[in-house]
Amino acid sequence: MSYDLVIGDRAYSSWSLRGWLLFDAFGIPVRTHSARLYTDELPTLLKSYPPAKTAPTMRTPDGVVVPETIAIAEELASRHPEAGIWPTDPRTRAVARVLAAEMHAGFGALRNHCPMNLRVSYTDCAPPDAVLADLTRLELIWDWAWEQTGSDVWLCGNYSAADAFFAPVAARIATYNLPVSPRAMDYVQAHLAHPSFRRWRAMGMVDGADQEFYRRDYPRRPWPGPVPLPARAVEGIAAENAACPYSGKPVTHVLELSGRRIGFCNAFCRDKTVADPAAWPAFMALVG
Ligand SMILES: N[C@@H](CCC(=O)N[C@@H](CS)C(=O)NCC(=O)O)C(=O)O
Repeated sequence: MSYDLVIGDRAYSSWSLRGWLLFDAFGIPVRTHSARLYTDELPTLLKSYPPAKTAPTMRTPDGVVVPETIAIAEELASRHPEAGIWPTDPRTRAVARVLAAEMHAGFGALRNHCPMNLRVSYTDCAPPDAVLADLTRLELIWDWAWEQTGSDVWLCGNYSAADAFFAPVAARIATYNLPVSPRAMDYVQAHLAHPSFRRWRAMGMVDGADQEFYRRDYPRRPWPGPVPLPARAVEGIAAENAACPYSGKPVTHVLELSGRRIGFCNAFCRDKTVADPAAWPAFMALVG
């Protein structure tokens, strides 16, 4: 028995990103079940997870349904104390809990004006005063955390649940080119370069069509995170490997990177690798 996690579209569902990071960034295995937002897929899937009504929803191996992200963090931290979801030092842990709780409850203007969209980046989004006030509050509580905990990059020592809660905020700052201090921008860049965040975004680039609800007509710029290696999907099944680096199953879909053809056992695993090859350790081990 393992954990199950219901998620929405990876490109757009900020709470799903938080929930999934609480597994992937802390080395806890999970089986994901994804449903498209703004369709009846999510309510239909959630009928098997009463009383949940939103993504992410976790089901524990012993069958408890946990639908609120803050509760997922607490429950995983209790069940996996070795994973480091919260800092071990009591003072640092208190700061981490304050930050995650404020994120869970607040920042409505930022969330409404700048919905998470990992597929694009804009030069400007004309942020209204309420969004600028949310950014000021963010900088204040991030600075407070760094000052209280003496941390360098992450808010409370090593990457913790507090950082997982702010990953979608970092993504919004990147997508909408929101004005923040140099220190806050370093923190944003650390998120964009985090291996789990990169994997989630790579999957988000390829799982499903663009959602019209998130479309904005602002001028665009390149994504400000790490630039992916230049891979592309190619036709045929000829590849230097016979078995998929992720599943070990026979190759059915192939990409090309630096003149080398590497195969996978399905289109999604090939395409998520094309989106950001360096995010996938098993692939990188294969190409050396
Ligand atoms: N308070 C919830 C918020 C979850 C949430 O609003 N999820 C959105 C996706 S990002 C959702 O499921 N929306 C579908 C709906 O509300 O019907 C949590 O912490 O998990």
